[in-house]
Amino acid sequence: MTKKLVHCRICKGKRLFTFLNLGTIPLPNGFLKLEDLKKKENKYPLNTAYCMDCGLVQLAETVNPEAMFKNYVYIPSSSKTRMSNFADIAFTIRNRFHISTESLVIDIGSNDGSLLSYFRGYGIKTLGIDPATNLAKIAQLKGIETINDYISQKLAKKIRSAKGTAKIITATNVVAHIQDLHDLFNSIKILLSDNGAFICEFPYLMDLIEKNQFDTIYHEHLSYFSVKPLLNLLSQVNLHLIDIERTSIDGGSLRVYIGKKENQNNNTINDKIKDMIAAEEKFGLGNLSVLNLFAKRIKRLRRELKMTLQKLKNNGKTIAAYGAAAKGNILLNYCSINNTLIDFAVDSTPYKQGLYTPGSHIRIYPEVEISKRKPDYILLLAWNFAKEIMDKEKNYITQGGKFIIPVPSVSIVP
Ligand code: JHZ
Repeated sequence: MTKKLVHCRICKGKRLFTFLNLGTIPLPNGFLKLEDLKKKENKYPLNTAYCMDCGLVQLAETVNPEAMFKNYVYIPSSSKTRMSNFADIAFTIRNRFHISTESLVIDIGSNDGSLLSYFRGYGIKTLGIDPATNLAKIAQLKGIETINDYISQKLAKKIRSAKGTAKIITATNVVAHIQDLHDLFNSIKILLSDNGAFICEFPYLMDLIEKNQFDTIYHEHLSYFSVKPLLNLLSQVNLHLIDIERTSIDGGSLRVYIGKKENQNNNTINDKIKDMIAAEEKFGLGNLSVLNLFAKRIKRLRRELKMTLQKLKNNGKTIAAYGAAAKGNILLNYCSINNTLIDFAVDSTPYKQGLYTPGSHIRIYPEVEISKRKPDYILLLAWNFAKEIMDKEKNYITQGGKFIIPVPSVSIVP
């Protein structure tokens, strides 16, 4: 069920250098029911490669998307921080691009319609596209029209003839999930109006490497973008960068504004791009030794985390995990941390509660289990929401509870 990468997803170059192997791991959102625990779990390789021609960091294997996205348990509304990021995206776009109620906004990978609901709040026409049948249904129930499918040029043509072009297309944490990037951007070209904008957001490779966010690397994320390869891709499909921003969501992301026409504000954006590329070069993103050092740091982090937890457990401490995040499942499996070290996990997502984490088989409860069982320590798997979660668990902290934060390096707070 995996396909080996033969050429780069952007430039088709064949000089791919594998610098990180996280092992063979179950799918990060492959949560299990009690009756599944006895069954053999499917595991898939997680090798990360660097394209020596264009610089795109990408997964060296592709899992069939049907296995990952047809039934999806992750929903954005499980986090206030993510929802306020969505509110910010909708607000910014509405003001910047002067969206009228007659404009159409399309969200690719629209999940349960969370982002589109903010546009709907402004009275703007919306359309979602998402391959997850369970989530498309939820969005429909909320009144957000949603096509239950993958984006493709064929679908784009169908939508365009039924509804016309879109003034705005959004895709948050979606571009990295798509195997055929050229097909995605060609679909955008079909759907986008001439003066429209495609706005996408995804984790930024520089943050990932700098802050040791290795657990963001998982089967769903096929590409790890930096500015240079992204520009290469856009020039191949004849689309233009309108603007690009670094945002703090998910430990550091890029928010990219793309259009059909050359930017009128050319000098400012050109300077911004030049500065960002210079910063990437200074950091050494195109440097194999920087990538090899990252891989070394990750191995060290794995040893440290496992040792820290083992020591606590040997001293009779109880340890819970907070946030059954996809990335958390990568961290647990890569570090060989399972239900012998972690007593239980909590997560605010109703669809995950009552299930078990893939590979590590830790039972997931609603968050209130923390105040019921008062574990001595909590391993913070959703480290990207540290502030939100620690604010929520103030009482736990005042009563002496401690959080173990795994990245950028293992730390115990307070
Ligand atoms: P979170 C998902 O990754 C999947 P994950 C996907 N591939 C992607 O790219 C990113 O999202 C964006 C829970 N939680 O958002 C909710 C609490 O329990 O970091 C989530 O299950 N209490 C599309 O899964 C998890 O933590 C809380 O207070 O790595 C966080 O998952 C908060 C704030 C979260 O994404």
